[in-house]
Amino acid sequence: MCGDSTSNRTHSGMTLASDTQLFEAQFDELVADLTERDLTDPVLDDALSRLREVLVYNAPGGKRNRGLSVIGSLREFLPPTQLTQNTVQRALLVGWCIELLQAFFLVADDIMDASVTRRGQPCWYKKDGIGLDAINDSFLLEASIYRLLRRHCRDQPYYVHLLELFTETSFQTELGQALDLMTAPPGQIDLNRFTMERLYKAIVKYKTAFYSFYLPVAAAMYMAGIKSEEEHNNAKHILLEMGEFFQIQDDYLDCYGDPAVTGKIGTDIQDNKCSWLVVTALEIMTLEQRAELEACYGRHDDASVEKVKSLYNTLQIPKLYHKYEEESYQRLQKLIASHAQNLPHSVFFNFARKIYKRNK
Ligand code: GPP
Ligand code: MG
Ligand code: MG
Ligand code: MG
Repeated sequence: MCGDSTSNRTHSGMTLASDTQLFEAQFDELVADLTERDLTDPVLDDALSRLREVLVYNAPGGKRNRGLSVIGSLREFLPPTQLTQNTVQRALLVGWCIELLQAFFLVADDIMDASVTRRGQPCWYKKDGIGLDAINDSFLLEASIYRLLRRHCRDQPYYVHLLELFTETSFQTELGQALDLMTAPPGQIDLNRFTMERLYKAIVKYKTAFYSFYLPVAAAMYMAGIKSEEEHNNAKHILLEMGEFFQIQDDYLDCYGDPAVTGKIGTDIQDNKCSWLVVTALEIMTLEQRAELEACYGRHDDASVEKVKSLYNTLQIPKLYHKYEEESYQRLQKLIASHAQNLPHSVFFNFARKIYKRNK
């Protein structure tokens, strides 16, 4: 991820826009593509202005790590001479497609998790007059991905690879979301279900790691003409490990993050989620503490939620988390050394740098 936030100065003193600036600048273009230049039948005017509203509210405003890492990785895979302006623009566009996939997931996930805020504003379904119509809006966000890819990448040799990558990744994420939801039935607390190796790791690999980590780098690999299964498997091995840790951080921040920084208010305790915090707590708690947890996990009243949080504190979960973060980073460095092989290590380190020690 070379996408720094400042502009770059050339030897002659000219200022070049950074990838972040180019990425930002492309958004209005993409909205216009989808809502003005695509379908022009006047009977669709209202629907297309709804799409515009949905895009503007839900696509920007995130950390954009996923989107920016397509161009960031491509810059590591290709020599500068091969990075024509068109290639850069297409990589930014594919980056936006990943942000749209993320927006599609988040709009739907917030309904399923009964969340209240996202990126510092009300969740889309919480807005006046939106409600469950947000389900269709999430479909529109997803469909937008394929219209953009078709419009901008159809003639490229990697087009089919990208299509398969996006559909396969969506399926994996939806399977992960199914596991996440099925292990958290409202009102049915069964702590025996929550296991680290068998369940937790499967949930996070599928619901988060594929789309957040493998997808952007794999997209850049296909764009750079890297198609070999072996190289993709090597990259996947490293990136899924990073993705697992990323979701562990997300679980930690759900309880210990500052909503003013994360932009979202945690719901995992109330939602009976198989979170890293509860799974870790279960591994070390006494039978008495377990009975207490059983009585207050998955409940919506503030007193129960506070009791769970105070149990976590008694068990020193934050300390365990920070230890885990340190160990995870060490493991990742070894994995990069052993599995990156021909792939530039910087692709993985750039990503790792953005996520370790994050607070949002
Ligand atoms: C993160 O879970 C996973 C997703 C956002 C994928 C959702 C997938 C769908 C198919 C809808 P989370 O609920 O912990 O995320 P957050 O904390 O951001 O709500
Ligand atoms: Mg969720
Ligand atoms: Mg959620
Ligand atoms: Mg979460």
